[in-house]
Amino acid sequence: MTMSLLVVGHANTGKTSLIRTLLRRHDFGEVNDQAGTTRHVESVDIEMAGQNILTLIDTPGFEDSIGLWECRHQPPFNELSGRDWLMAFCHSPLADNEFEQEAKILKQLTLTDIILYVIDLRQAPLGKYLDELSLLASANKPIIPILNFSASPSSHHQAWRQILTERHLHAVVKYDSVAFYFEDEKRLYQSLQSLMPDQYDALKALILAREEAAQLRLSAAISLLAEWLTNAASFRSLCDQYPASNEQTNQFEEHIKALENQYIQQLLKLYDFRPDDLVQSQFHIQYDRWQQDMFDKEVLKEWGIETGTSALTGAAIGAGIDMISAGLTLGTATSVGALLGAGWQTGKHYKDTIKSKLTKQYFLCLENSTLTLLSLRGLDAIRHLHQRGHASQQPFQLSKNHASDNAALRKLPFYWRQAKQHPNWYQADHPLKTEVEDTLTQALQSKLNDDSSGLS
Ligand SMILES: Nc1nc2c(ncn2[C@@H]2O[C@H](COP(=O)(O)OP(=O)(O)OP(=O)(O)O)[C@@H](O)[C@H]2O)c(=O)[nH]1
Ligand SMILES: [Mg+2]
Repeated sequence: MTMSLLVVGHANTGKTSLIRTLLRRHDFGEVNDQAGTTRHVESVDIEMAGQNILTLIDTPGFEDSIGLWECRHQPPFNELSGRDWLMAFCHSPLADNEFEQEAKILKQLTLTDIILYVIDLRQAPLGKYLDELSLLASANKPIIPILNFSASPSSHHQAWRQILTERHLHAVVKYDSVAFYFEDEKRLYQSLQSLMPDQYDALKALILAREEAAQLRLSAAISLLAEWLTNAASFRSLCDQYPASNEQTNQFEEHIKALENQYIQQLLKLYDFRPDDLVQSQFHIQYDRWQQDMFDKEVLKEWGIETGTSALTGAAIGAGIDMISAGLTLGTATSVGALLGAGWQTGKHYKDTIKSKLTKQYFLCLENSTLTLLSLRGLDAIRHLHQRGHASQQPFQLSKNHASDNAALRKLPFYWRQAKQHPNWYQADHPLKTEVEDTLTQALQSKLNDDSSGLS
């Protein structure tokens, strides 16, 4: 058995938006800032494991509730009570003419289990809204008021609470279809559980499934961020002078921006939003001249050298390379590897270092502060999408500037240094890269947790 929820309210209070957010879908119905957008009743199911749990019914908004309330108190309706009035009115000519929109709502009342009355908290509890509540009460069905727009600055929260309490409507749910908090939605499901105890388990399973899905999406999002940042840090672009020419730096920047955009699009897909819901603002990319750090612990390890003796052996490798530069023409990676007693693969890996020494070519790479800025932009995007309701109409623009300094951020250059030493990680699978990505994922996760806003 399923539960049907009739979503009603004054025009433009966010009824269709509420359904979109509950569905996690941006393509249900039409959402618009003008009253009278929804003109017909439309229903949609929330399913879990192929089973229908809830049916949500969208309706047009009340437009003339004051007129309808007056009509209700005039003959022939004034003698009728509750459901009799509803039946008589819905079969009268008024239902096809001046109160056509209202009749579409009232005709659904007898067919539904629970009424969700959507309130725009930016509006004071005026008489027309109270008339709507009285008209709806005729059906003798449970009503849950939804205090929508709860994140908006001008809110009549207290006034509404008082009015609703006076009408014995205590199970009120606060919501915002744009700035979405799962805890609010959970309270709605809990109210439904108390009104329909036979649906308790199905709703409990739905709450759990939603919580799990949110956690999985968040973890997947942070992994995507760690992957894009590792790719960005390991990306190098060849240039023949330093500082690089405008053309070469432009190409480099365009490439980094395209990579960031790729990440944003993956994220939007993961959260099921539209491609233009998140906008990539312009920002300043600082680049650096890539230089092989021969004394880096990880680099030395790859040459088969353990760190105890690092300074001396590192110097020996440096001297080896200088010797090759002086004594040979362009040495192959194989001979370099052989000369230093390392494997061919390792030699091949460092051939760029040797080659750039011999040919006076340079590599551009991203500067550490830019990589950290990209991390903050990436986290911003996740934080926003995690709490973006599927009814949001405004695109979100990634911020250009971030003044943030905390322990989690200070750890990041450690990852940049490792990735920069490995151009072969760029958009490729590599066991060491996976290791770095995993620990970077943890650092990003702890940065997200450190931020006071938190995610729910
Ligand atoms: N900030 C904010 N905006 C919201 C919220 N709910 C809806 N909106 C916006 O309000 C406008 C109206 O939303 P709709 O969902 O079309 O409202 P409706 O009640 O279905 O409107 P009708 O079908 O015309 O009766 C849209 O621009 C939504 O983006 C909310 O909780 N917060
Ligand atoms: Mg609508």
